[in-house]
Amino acid sequence: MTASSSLVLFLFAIIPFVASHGFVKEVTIDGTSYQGNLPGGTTSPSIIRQISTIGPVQPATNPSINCGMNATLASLVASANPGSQLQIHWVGSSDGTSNWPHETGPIMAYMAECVNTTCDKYDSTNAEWFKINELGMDGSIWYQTLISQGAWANLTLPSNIAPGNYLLRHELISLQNAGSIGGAEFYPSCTQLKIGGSQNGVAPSDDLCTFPGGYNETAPGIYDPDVYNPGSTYVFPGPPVATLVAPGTSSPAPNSTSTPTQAPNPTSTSSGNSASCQLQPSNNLNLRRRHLSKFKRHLF
Ligand SMILES: *[C@@H]1O[C@H](CO)[C@@H](O)[C@H](O)[C@H]1NC(C)=O
Ligand SMILES: *[C@@H]1O[C@H](CO)[C@@H](O)[C@H](O)[C@H]1NC(C)=O
Ligand SMILES: *[C@@H]1O[C@H](CO)[C@@H](O)[C@H](O)[C@H]1NC(C)=O
Ligand SMILES: *[C@@H]1O[C@H](CO)[C@@H](O)[C@H](O)[C@H]1NC(C)=O
Ligand SMILES: *[C@@H]1O[C@H](CO)[C@@H](O)[C@H](O)[C@H]1NC(C)=O
Ligand SMILES: [Cu+2]
Repeated sequence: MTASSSLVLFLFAIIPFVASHGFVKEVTIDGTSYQGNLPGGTTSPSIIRQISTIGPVQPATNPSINCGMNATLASLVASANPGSQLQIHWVGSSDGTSNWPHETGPIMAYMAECVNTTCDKYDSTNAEWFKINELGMDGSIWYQTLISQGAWANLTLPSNIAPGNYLLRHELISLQNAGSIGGAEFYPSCTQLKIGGSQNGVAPSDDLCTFPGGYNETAPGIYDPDVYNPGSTYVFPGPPVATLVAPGTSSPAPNSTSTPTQAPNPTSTSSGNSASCQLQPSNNLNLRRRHLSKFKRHLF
């Protein structure tokens, strides 16, 4: 083998590694497109908070797990409504020209109210997040694999969410190294919304988490020694998907009109397991349920 062909093979071997991260390049809301800024690049008006690098946020206690690496306020806010249909375009590489590189791990979405302000001015450090969607695998294929093939993530906002200012925290967690503690890669992204309508749904306080606080490095679904073990069960980290209810309602009525935000994973369900999230003050720990997805995992 010649030196130059060795070099080419060497570069093929390392480039996917150094380039294999990414970010949210674009969000559409009911068909209207909103562009994001390149990580660490110049800053144009956007609804998507800009991050400093395509690399993952690690560990789970990193303050940047809130809205992405060194995320800064974005200058615009997009209008949306209960039930709005969103598409989120995750891409790979610093210039955003490659597909998202990772195939293994969940896709989750959270929202938090921008308290007392519009979201372009809201410091989300103490934001109280509720989960609105989680996607694991469809059969033997992670939904994240579809993202790596160029598909956009789809999300329906809760149909009964109360009007107001909200951040959307969309997140991919990549688990290809999650067989070791500390190996999970977190990719959160925040989009600034103003939601209209006249609904009254709010998340039960037990379902709220701060970030950091919602995750830790040894939690199931983050440290996952069975990540490549066919037939194992994936446990989503963080709180369960919240069912939004009228303020003061302790639990959803049996005939509540609130619905899961999107045919989540048809084969996933919640379990009675407990998880803990951290709301400030930091000693306020709440017991929570956690979701299990029942489907079997397979190697592919
Ligand atoms: C995040 O910001 C801090 C403080 O400005 C800086 O030291 C650090 O290098 C930044 N991290 C990345 C990954 O850009
Ligand atoms: C929001 O405003 C209310 C009323 O002024 C105040 O009591 C509350 O502390 C404020 N919350 C935050 C997070 O600023
Ligand atoms: C989003 O919806 C489109 C259109 O139905 C579909 O092709 C795509 O696979 C979906 N994305 C994911 C991640 O499921
Ligand atoms: C919900 O159930 C209650 C009692 O179970 C009933 O009175 C009410 O009419 C129901 N509401 C709807 C919208 O079905
Ligand atoms: C990590 O999270 C899991 C799941 O929420 C919880 O059971 C465990 O107690 C947490 N560990 C630490 C050290 O906080
Ligand atoms: Cu990566």
